[in-house]
Amino acid sequence: MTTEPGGEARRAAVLRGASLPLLIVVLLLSAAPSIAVETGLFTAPEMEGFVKIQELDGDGNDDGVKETRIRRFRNVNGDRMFTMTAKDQLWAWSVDAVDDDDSQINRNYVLRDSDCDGRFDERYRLDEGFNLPACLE
Ligand SMILES: [Ca+2]
Ligand SMILES: [Ca+2]
Ligand SMILES: [Ca+2]
Repeated sequence: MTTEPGGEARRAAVLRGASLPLLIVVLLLSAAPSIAVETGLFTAPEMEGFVKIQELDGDGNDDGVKETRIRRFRNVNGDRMFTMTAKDQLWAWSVDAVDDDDSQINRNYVLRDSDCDGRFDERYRLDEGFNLPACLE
């Protein structure tokens, strides 16, 4: 009997390789339009040098009620930030670096605390939609 050494591992690797495109297809089919969101733990941006330029109320869940206080900030370079707060809970924090095409996710993003535990667990590109978390409905 000639069992190829490592054959099992290679087969497993092939199977893993095959499952990735399938996963992508499943993800594409399951969400239309798909929302590109990274999950993890993200720290709030450094606010040094930013000053508040505007406060307004916004509708974070499209129900016609402006439950969210939006605070906009800017620094001398023109970089922008905003925070979103509802029921005294800061649930979104965004940074938008000036003079770029927003493709650099580390400089242009929205962080969201999806479960109201005080830690940002999602990061969106600036052109992605995001909503008031269910825990603040
Ligand atoms: Ca609302
Ligand atoms: Ca930008
Ligand atoms: Ca969280």
